[in-house]
This record gives sequence, C-alpha cells and structure tokens, in this order.
Amino acid sequence: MKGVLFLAAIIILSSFVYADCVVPYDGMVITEDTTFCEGEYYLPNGISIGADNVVLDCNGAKLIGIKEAYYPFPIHLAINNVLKNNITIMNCNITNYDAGLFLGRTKSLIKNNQISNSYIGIYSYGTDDTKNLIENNEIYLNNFGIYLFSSINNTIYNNEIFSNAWYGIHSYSSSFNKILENEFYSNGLGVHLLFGSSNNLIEHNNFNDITNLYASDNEVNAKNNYWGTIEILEISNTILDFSPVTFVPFLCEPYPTNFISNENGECIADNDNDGIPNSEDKCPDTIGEQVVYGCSCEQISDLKPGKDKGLYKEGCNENIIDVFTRQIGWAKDLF
Ligand SMILES: [Ca+2]
Repeated sequence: MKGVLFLAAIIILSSFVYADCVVPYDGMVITEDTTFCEGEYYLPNGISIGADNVVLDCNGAKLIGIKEAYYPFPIHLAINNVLKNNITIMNCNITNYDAGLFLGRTKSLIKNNQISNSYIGIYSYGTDDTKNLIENNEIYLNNFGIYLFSSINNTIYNNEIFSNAWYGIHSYSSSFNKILENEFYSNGLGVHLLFGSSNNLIEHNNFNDITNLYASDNEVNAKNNYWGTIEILEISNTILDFSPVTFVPFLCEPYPTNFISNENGECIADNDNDGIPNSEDKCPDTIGEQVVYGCSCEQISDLKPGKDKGLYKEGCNENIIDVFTRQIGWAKDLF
C-alpha cells in the first residue's frame, strides 16, 4: 500500500512539474503562450512562431542545432518568426545554428537570451517598419552577433555583445535603428554600417574592440559613447569612417558616468548627463524632463528674478523659454 501511495505521489508530483512547462520538439510551431521545460534539446530544424501576440519563455532551455553557415539565407534556425507581431522571446539559450533568431518583418521583444556559436546570432530581416526591441541578451562567439538587413526602427538596448568573429552588429541597408547602452568587446568589429544604413543613433554604449565602428556611406551620430580610451586620436583610430562620424563629445569613463568630454575632447563633469557640463549648466542636477539648456520648466521659472507666482504655477511659457534660450533680458545676468 505504501508503495502504491508513493507511486501515486510521484505521478501527481511529476504531472505538477510538467503542467507548467512544455518539452520542445523539432519543427514545433508555437501558437499560444508557452514555457519550455528546462533542459538541453537537439532541434536541428528549430521551432517557429505561428500566431501573433505569443510569449515564448524558454525558461533557460538550451536549443542546440546545426550550423552549416548558409548565407545570406540561413536554413537552420533555432526560432523562426516571420510576419508575426507582438511576440516575446525570452530566456532561451541558443547555440550552433545558421541563425539563432530569425525575425522577418515583425514587431518582437527579444530579451534575456543567450545566443552563441551560430553563424548569425539574431537576424532581423524586413523592409517594413520592423520595430523589434532587443534587450538584455548575451550574444557571443557568432560570426555576426546581430544582423540587420533592411530592418528599420529597431532598438538594441543593454545587450552584451562580445567575441563575435566578424561583427557585433552588422547593419546592411538598415536605418532609424537605436543602438543604446550596449557592451561591445572582443569582436572582430563592433558596429558595421553599410549599404545605405542611415539615421541610426548610437549612444551610451561601451566599446572595447580594436575597430569599434565602420561607416561607409552616410553620416553617423555616435556622440556620448565610451570608446575604451579618452585620447581623441586613439578613438578615431578605432573608427573607420568613409563617411562623417560624430563621436565628440564622448564619455570619459564606461557608461553610466558623469564625466564626458567637451567639444575639444577635454573631460569634464556633467552630473545630470544632459551633455552640458556642470560649469555651464544652470541646472546641474536636473532629474527628468529637461526643456532647454539642461533645465526643467520649474527650474527656469525659479531662475527668473522676481519669481512671478502665476508664472511659476503654470510652468514656463514660450516667451520665458525664448528669453532663457537666447540669453537676453532677465536671462542675460545668469550667463
Ligand atoms: Ca549637466
């Protein structure tokens, strides 16, 4: 009797364990919110997303595939999402594929994944408004960390992108992307922008590659990054610019920091990180919205002599902003 009870207990217990998670299988199509069971799975054909508005939580499961380096159209994909919108893919450990994640014209959130030892880590492919948010992932030991192909309006935020043999991020004809607060190191090249990639914002990243940035054919805004050194000549040696790259002001320490350079490349303190050094900032500790010259409306109203109570209550109007910005009238004495 004891044995039977024990067996029943095990069956109940194991059904509880599996009630919350699903064992992935090769060729699986995900059409509803799914959490995988922890473990290592050999899935040479990977899985695909078959419906909108789906959350896939790999729960740390490791997906292992085949890498034959088919390029530019990878065949072996760990997770394939084409044309499905509002998808979340999280907590996956993906290794050894032609492409780890394949995102085709899709709006997806990709977070907390590890993607390694693949030909392409994350491949975002599409001519529409792609709008993927790729955040908090570790992307390493691939040939291409992230490959953007005609992929627009993506945000690549707070990822660790390292030891990728060729490029951390390869942007091919891809524009209006934001590359923010990422760590790049030990890559063949950090960020590679070419073939009509334009209007990409690169800010608050920490770069530590021998070649940090390559820009072939459009102006690039790369202000306020840390480039591994504060010597302006050394920084420029890590940037291959066949088109104009603006990298000054730069951060004088890895982000986050309160020390940035001025336009001459000299390091100065900027407590509120608004790009205006303490020595010039009328409001050096502004938190939140900074309307003009590093100040909030309330602060500008407060700086105005006489402190008109009505004005202070309303916040600053166009006139007060204009006077402050142009440093005329009552604002003259402040500067
Ligand atoms: Ca400031």
